[in-house]
Amino acid sequence: MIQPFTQRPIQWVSDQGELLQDLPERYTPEFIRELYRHMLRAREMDRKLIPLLRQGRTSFYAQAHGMEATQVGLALACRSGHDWWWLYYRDHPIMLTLGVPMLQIVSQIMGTASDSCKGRQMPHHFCAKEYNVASISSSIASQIPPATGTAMAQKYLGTDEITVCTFGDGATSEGDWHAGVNMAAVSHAPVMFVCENNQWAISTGVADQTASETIHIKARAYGMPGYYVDGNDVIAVLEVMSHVADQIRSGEGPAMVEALTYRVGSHSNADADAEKNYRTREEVAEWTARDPLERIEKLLQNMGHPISEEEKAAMVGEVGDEVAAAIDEAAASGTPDWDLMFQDVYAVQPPHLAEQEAYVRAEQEALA
Ligand SMILES: Cc1ncc(C[n+]2csc(CCOP(=O)(O)OP(=O)(O)O)c2C)c(N)n1
Repeated sequence: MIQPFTQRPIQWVSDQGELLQDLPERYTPEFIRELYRHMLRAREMDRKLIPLLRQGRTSFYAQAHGMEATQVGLALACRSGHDWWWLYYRDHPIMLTLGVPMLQIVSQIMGTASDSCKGRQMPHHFCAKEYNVASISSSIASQIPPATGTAMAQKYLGTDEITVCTFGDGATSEGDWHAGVNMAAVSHAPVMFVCENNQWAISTGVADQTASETIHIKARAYGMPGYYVDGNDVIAVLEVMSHVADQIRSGEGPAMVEALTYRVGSHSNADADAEKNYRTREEVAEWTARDPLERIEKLLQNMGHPISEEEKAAMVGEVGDEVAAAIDEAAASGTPDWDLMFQDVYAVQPPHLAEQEAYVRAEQEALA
């Protein structure tokens, strides 16, 4: 039985790949491999896309290395294309696992004509209309109040959808976080708040972020259950998130989950060099040793179904090809037309913008 407010994060598999609880029936060796493949796809996507920064083909990237179990487990616990998502910028593995095409994600990162946002959003700030993923905002915790609003609408309309709202540990110190979580509890809205506690908010460690012992215990004061899960244990994450999603869907009101994980890489390219100045190499090594993918490799080994080196190399190769093809296809679509910046804002263009558009048009035509 999965309980809220545990002292320690709920685990299913130890760091050494040993089972700590009985595996529910769905965890056949094939299904566990599938979980592994999702995580590997996310890991390799990061590895292949970060070099685009140095090539000048994008200008912002926030890698998820180390956090894949939290994101894959969460995505698979919900109904893709049915539930609604208010994510934050580090959640591209959630989108990938929901089934958002790699081309769509890569196009957004590169800001090409194939991008559904037409290159007008900051790179790495995704959305996916077909998957009910709202556009990501850089402004930390600004997604919490609208997530509550979405869930209030779901309740009002009597749907069986739920809303999932993710954020980092740093977001929990913001006023918007309080306003959104409080309103969700008061209105009994079907929203799952998920804190991806990767223990750092750029250079601010979690102990400098909050004097609270954990994040999930804050849920008690708001009047909702708070769950604590090992965010590097994909099976524990999938089990806990599935349980919480079911509870919310059945009308129990909102809930919070804290997934304890770690940001192994830099925060973004902004601190790629500075990252070594604010945390010790020992700490990074300690968490690298708790890698979510390696844990599943060890589990499958212990179950007598190991992933061979050849099988792993084939998976890495497949993802590499998939990312390379998406980059090529996005690049081939070209850059968005300049006049897009004047579109989709006003139904009737105000005179000052019409004047500016005419000015830029004349300039562009002169340059052509
Ligand atoms: C309102 C606001 N304040 C500050 C920032 C600058 N900023 C960008 S990311 C970030 C850290 C966020 O940390 P956390 O919520 O823990 O997520 P993580 O990046 O660690 O996954 C900060 C302070 C911002 N984008 N918005």
